[in-house]
Amino acid sequence: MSSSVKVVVTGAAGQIAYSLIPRLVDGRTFGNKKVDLTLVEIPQVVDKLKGLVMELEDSYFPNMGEVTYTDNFKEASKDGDWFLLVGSIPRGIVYNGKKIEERSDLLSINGGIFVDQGKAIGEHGKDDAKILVVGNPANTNAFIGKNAANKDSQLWMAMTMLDSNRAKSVISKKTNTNISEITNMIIWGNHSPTMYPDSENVLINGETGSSLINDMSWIESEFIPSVQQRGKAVIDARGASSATSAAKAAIDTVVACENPTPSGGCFSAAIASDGSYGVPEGLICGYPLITLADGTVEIKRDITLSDFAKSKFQISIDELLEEKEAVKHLMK
Ligand code: NAX
Repeated sequence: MSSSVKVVVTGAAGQIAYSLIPRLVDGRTFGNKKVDLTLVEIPQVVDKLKGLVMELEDSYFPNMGEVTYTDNFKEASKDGDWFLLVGSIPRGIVYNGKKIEERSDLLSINGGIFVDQGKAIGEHGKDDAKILVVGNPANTNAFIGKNAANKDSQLWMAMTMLDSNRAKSVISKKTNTNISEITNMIIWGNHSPTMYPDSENVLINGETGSSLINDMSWIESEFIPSVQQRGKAVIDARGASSATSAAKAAIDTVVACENPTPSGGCFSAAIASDGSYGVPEGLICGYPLITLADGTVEIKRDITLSDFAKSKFQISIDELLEEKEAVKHLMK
């Protein structure tokens, strides 16, 4: 085995984590590396992780290294290479006697969690740690975490890969093309119903969506809303939010960061803006990304946005600015 990687997963007793964790040690996500896992939960739930660890042991994963579980995030974060921050308080539950329904309440409660986790990652995680926030509101949680970590050598991301995969599926059906031929599906902006899935720059068998899909009415009234609302549609159909597809998307993001992006390609995740595409600096915004040969992840900067795309993207940027305002009390 060539080397090892330490992966810390929060929300480890939740439904996404149940699909996600086995895939981290199955020998595909991190190739030949030994994978040490640290699973984190809140104190009320942490003991359940004993059962998950038993199942992992019973699964015979040759690449699995040491597996531990804890409710102490600070300890867990020591020397972490990857942090998959899945844990968060969902909308609809009663928290401190109040039913959490407003996005602003959700922002505030989860924001508080991400201050502590960010600080611990900045102090105890590896200098080149990569952090993928899945727990919602993912972009703003990552914004808060990155600010608290205060270490620019670490890469903070929020997950938009699930939105990208959903959009690929819709384009594949529309164009009657195998899903494997749909690439460069960019999600611009926030992981929320304001996101802008880019049907113009997506590649279908190497040709751009703008050259192959000449159906503006379908793009506006079907494609964009169906991707934006897909999470809700899954909840309505299944009675629970997306789990296996979310886990697959987290794995896809890790794999995309661990391997150089093929020439001309890109993948979707939200990272801190450096001002690219006119986004205010620092916002954690959905972008097209590339991984370089040395493992650096950066924004792909040569995408052309039409006026239509820019107007849709701006709606999501405005929402990110509003969320930033709502959590400003959590910033240093
Ligand atoms: P679950 O409610 O099944 O699991 C969440 C787990 O997180 C619970 O076991 C809870 O005890 C734990 N948790 C809460 N606070 C924690 C903390 N401070 N430290 C460690 N663990 C903590 O939710 P699940 O379906 O797994 O979804 C998890 C999160 O993913 C939710 O916020 C959800 O909204 C978000 N999603 C994000 C997606 C994305 O594309 N970015 C898509 C799927 C999903 O909706």
